Amino acid sequence: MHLFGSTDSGHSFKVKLYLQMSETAHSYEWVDLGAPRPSRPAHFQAASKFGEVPVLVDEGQTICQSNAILLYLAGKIGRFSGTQEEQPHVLEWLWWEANRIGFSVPNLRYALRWAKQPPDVLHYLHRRAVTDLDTLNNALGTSEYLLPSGPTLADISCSAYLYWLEQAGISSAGFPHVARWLSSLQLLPGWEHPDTALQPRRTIEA
Ligand SMILES: N[C@@H](CCC(=O)N[C@@H](CS)C(=O)NCC(=O)O)C(=O)O
Repeated sequence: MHLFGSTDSGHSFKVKLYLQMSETAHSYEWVDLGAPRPSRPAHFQAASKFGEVPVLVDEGQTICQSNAILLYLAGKIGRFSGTQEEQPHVLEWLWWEANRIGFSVPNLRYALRWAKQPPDVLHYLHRRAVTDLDTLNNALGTSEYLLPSGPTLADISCSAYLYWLEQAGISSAGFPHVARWLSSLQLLPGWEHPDTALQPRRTIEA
């Protein structure tokens, strides 16, 4: 398997983390997102239907969209899938992530660090992020992970950007169940902080 990803990309981190935590042999290729899209490597442009990272290449197939890649990997490798009964709820969290916490926190972080925005835009993103963190905090108040059986794709996906929460100007201390959950995930074998996991040349050999 070959993964295209980039530093500072929580979307890439989800996939990298799954591969590491499931001890799946893979190669990893860092893509410079600072380069304009037309000047990125031709083989990446050919593989990336939407022009974005992450992209997974496996057995001649290219798969885009981080949550779609996670579902593909779970189907193939069988780790972090949750139980049969939990499948609809794993999907609920993945769809919620794509629309809520995977939108609000990264966009707020991006606006604060790389693309200055007017105060009303920052206010909108901040309010959305806090609402989403409240949702997660409430869910995690009664369960160690998002699904009762243990860590699943839902946790990998929903937590991906939260290791950079301070960079979005929000302290996890205000969301104690989220903070506890992030710490628990960090203790799982294969977990690595995105700042190092996404650096170039982070391949796991077969
Ligand atoms: N919905 C996509 C989002 C992917 C995405 O936003 N990728 C960003 C990096 S985090 C990207 O490649 N941006 C570069 C660009 O748009 O040129 C997913 O889940 O994979």
